[in-house]
Amino acid sequence: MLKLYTAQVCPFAHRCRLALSFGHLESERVEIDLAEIPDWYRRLSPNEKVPLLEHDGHRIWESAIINEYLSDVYSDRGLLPDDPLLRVKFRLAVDWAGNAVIPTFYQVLRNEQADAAERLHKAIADMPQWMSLEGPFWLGDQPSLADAAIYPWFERWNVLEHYRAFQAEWPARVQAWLDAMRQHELVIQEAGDPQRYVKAYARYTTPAKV
Ligand SMILES: N[C@@H](CCC(=O)N[C@@H](CS)C(=O)NCC(=O)O)C(=O)O
Repeated sequence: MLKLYTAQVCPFAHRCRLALSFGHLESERVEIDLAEIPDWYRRLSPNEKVPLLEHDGHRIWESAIINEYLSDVYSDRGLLPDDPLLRVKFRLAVDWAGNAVIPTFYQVLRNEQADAAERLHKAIADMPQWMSLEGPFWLGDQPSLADAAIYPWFERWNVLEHYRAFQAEWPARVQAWLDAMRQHELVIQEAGDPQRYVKAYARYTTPAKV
C-alpha cells in the first residue's frame, strides 16, 4: 500500500501526486496542514517536510527521489520512457528547472533580487530547447515524470501574476505544453484551486529568513 503525506498547496508534493496519478497508482493521501505541522508528523518525516511516502514499511522522502522510486518499483507504468536518451533529457530538464526556474520563481515572489524577473523571462524563453520537439508533453505524446517534476510551479503561476504582476510570454512550444497539461484528465484530477494558492502563498512573499 502506498501512503503519501502531502499538502495541496505544496508544489513538491504535487510532483508526487502527479506521478501517482500518471502511473495509475492507488494511494492513501494524508493532508498535512503546513501552517501548523503536527508534532507526530515532525517525528515521522525525516526532513519535517511534505511530501513523504510510506510503502511496505519504508519511508521515502524528497519529491524527486520519491518519483524515481515509484518509477523503479512500478517500471511497467511508463512513468519514464525506456530510451536512455529520453531519460537523459528528463534528468537534464529537471536539473535545468531546479536551477533556472524553481529558485527564481521564489525570488520573484519575494521580490528579492533586482534581476530575478529578467532571469525568469529568460528561462521561459529558453524552455523549448529542454523539451521534446514533437510534444505536446515534455518528452513526447504521454505525460511522464518530467511533466510531474516541472508543471507544479506552472500551475501556481497565477501567484506571480497576483503578487508581482509578472506576465510571462510563453513560446509556442511552452503554450502547447501548458494547454496539453491543463486539459489532461489526470492533471485536472490533481489540480488545486488558484485562489487557494494566492492565499497560501502570502507567507512566501516576504524575503526568506536566514
Ligand atoms: N526538497 C524537498 C522540498 C519539500 C518542501 O520544501 N516542502 C515544504 C512545503 S512546499 C514543506 O514541507 N515545508 C515545511 C515547513 O513549511 O515547515 C522536496 O523536494 O521534497
